[in-house]
Amino acid sequence: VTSYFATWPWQHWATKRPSAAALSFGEQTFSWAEVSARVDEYAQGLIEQGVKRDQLIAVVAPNSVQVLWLILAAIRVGARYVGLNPRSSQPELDQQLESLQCDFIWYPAKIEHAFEHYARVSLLPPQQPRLVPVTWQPTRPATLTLTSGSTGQPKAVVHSAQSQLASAAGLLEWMDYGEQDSWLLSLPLFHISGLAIVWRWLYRGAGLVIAEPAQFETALAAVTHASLVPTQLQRLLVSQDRSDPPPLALKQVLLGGAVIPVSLTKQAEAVGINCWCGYGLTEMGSTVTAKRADASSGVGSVLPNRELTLKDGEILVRGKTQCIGYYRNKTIFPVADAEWFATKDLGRWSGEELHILGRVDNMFISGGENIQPEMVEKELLAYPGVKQAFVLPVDDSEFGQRPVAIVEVETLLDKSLKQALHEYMQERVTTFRRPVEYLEMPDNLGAGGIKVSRKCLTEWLETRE
Ligand code: 4YB
Repeated sequence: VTSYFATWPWQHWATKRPSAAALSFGEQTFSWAEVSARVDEYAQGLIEQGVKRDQLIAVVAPNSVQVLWLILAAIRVGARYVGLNPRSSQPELDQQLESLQCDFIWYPAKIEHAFEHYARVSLLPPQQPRLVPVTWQPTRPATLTLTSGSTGQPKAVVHSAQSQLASAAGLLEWMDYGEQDSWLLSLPLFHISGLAIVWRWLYRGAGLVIAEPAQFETALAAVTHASLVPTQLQRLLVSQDRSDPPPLALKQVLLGGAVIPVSLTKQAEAVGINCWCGYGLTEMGSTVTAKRADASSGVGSVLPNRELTLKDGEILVRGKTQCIGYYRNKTIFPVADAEWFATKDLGRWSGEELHILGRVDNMFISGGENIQPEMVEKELLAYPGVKQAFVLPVDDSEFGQRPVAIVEVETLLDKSLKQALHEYMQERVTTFRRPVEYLEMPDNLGAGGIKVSRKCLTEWLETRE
């Protein structure tokens, strides 16, 4: 096993390039020497509060520099970090915390939730300055990331520093991220896409930028790199259309998490943003395949340190970026008995390039015919002005289930647009696959999170009737 660093990555950079800018937020900038010193201080602070090796610290918070310090300090003392989405409901959070059986919790003062059962930790400078007696062991469990899949309880995916550095190393063989560049922490640290930004930063020893939510747009224009879900890029392009948009320093954007429309990357490339299209998943420490955006809707080819194969149309993956396992009852279980991890995503090769066809469990049956909703959504997304499209089954006495479309459009989904969509689809998809109804995406379900939840959309459809 190649080890990427002989010591803690921040210590490595603190020795190699102590005064280089490493981290900035607002007006403040930290050099690598300062980052390394801070991490050691907060780590000693955690030890004084009773945090021990292999213990779990849950963090319920939006991105902030404090969350970054906690992650690095937790790893520094040999403990583990798990991030929870602060926008989850109290019952959801209670259930997640209960099943994680975490040892400590951290949340910002302004958070509305109550967590009385857990010992709170703080970011405190040490009372006795001492060197934390834990050495760099890159293969030990470091982070847990909750991933919801399509049904049931979220799973807690355990990664080591090693697996996430392998992910960073492979991606950065293809994508430039130089020492002078800065990557915006543009996705949440409770999701693999946000954590992956931190590991690329540590791997490269480049710049990381953390922005207050209110400063997000300004920060996005000022950095060189960002990871975005397609809807975030869409919003950025809309803001660039205004009369006096902030000048863009942004040169590279890594996209992923959901279908990436070619029309979107084309628009972004036209304003000078180099787009990278990726396909990835939590269990593989984010990106698995990638490419520079082009005229095809594929997700590129397999990155170094990952392997991918198709079996009966399903995408199977493995490699150095794979997680250690799932965390349950204070134990780490392997993700699968098999040699490969089955993603439940359907794929197709077109030469060297992978195309994602949809998820196995989204498929439904209408009048005895299989409908893969993503196939229908792809056609809808190609219609001018359609920004998001989801096709879901609704119960039907005659057909069992029938497809209904939920769309977000640039204008208004009025009667004439519905008719136009219907006629457009008539020319492109066979009868049984054609949506029997077009509905406007409800405001609260379309934006905000990383991805639109089909489960929430289905529940919304059911309560509507
Ligand atoms: C896709 C998909 C695609 C995932 N087309 N379905 O650093 C990155 O790689 C990154 C950059 C920007 C935005 C997101 C990322 C990610 O990490 C995404 C990883 C992710 O979404 N993980 S997940 O566990 O939450 O979901 C995985 C599932 O998402 C996959 O199994 C697919 O179903 C779907 N997905 N990329 C279509 N390009």
